[in-house]
Amino acid sequence: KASPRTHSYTKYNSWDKIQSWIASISSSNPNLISKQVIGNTYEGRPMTILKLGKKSSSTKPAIFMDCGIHAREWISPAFCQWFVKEALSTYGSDSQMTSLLDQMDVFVLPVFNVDGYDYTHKSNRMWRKTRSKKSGSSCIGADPNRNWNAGWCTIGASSNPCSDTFCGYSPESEIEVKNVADFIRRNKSIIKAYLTIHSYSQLLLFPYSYTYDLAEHHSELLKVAEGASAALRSLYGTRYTSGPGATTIYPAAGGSDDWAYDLGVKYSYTFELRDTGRYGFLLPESEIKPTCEETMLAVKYIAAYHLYI
Ligand code: ING
Ligand code: ZN
Repeated sequence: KASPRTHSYTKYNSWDKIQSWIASISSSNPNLISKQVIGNTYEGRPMTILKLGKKSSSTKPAIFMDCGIHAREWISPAFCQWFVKEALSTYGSDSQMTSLLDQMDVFVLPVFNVDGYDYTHKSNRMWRKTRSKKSGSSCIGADPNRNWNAGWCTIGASSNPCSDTFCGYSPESEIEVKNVADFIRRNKSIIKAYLTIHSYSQLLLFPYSYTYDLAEHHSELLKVAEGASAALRSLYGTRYTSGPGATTIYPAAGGSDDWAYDLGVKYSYTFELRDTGRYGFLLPESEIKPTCEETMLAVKYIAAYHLYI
């Protein structure tokens, strides 16, 4: 059985390895970490959220972060694993991480699209969508980042079930999206930031993607994104571009960050990690460590921002 000590954080782990890691790491330090199953995927795999944070008697604000919405973006689940390890191992020695976990909780969903992720390891490395089936179409899956109820299927999404950006048959038709949306709705009063990790392009995006309209908090979102990008760049010089999704990458409706923002989670960001296209989704394992180290700085910057620490 994999223990947190033998788990490799510099490899692209299979779902089976990640699943045993979730079990062992969540029981490693009961004062700082716990786990909660929020439902099952279409194919019946559990979706487990890790809650990081010092136990407290008062209600703490929280951040929600998911990785692996898209199956082939392997650097993303690698980052969530890295984040959890780093949070546990630097609590008590890194002053910023210590204050963060003292003052807030971080909900981490290490792999959102578990069925798709498993499929990229076993059958098709470039799969993006979920693995849901519906009678009437021989094509499988919907895009879990076009399936949220935010301008659903109006732009930059396809109503063709065979497309890689198929928006699904209705908002939250994908059980994985519904499970996460339900969790965020239930915890809406404490969740102050929503972070979703994708690859690739080196971008830090914020609402909106479903419209060219600027978000109500546009200037503050841009200011925080630029601060986070500067922190990220300070380590290895990696350059990120920040801006609203619609004009920075492309217009696309039904994304999770737009949905979370419209629900009231102000600091809602989509990361597009390394690289800018040399390797794309096939980022070499040798880049996992530097990518995760630099991304930690950006995530900690956003987490610290609303606490002013
Ligand atoms: N990029 C995102 C995608 O789902 C995005 C970009 C962000 C779209 C936010 C909509 C909302 O297409 C990748 N690489 O998946
Ligand atoms: Zn993606």
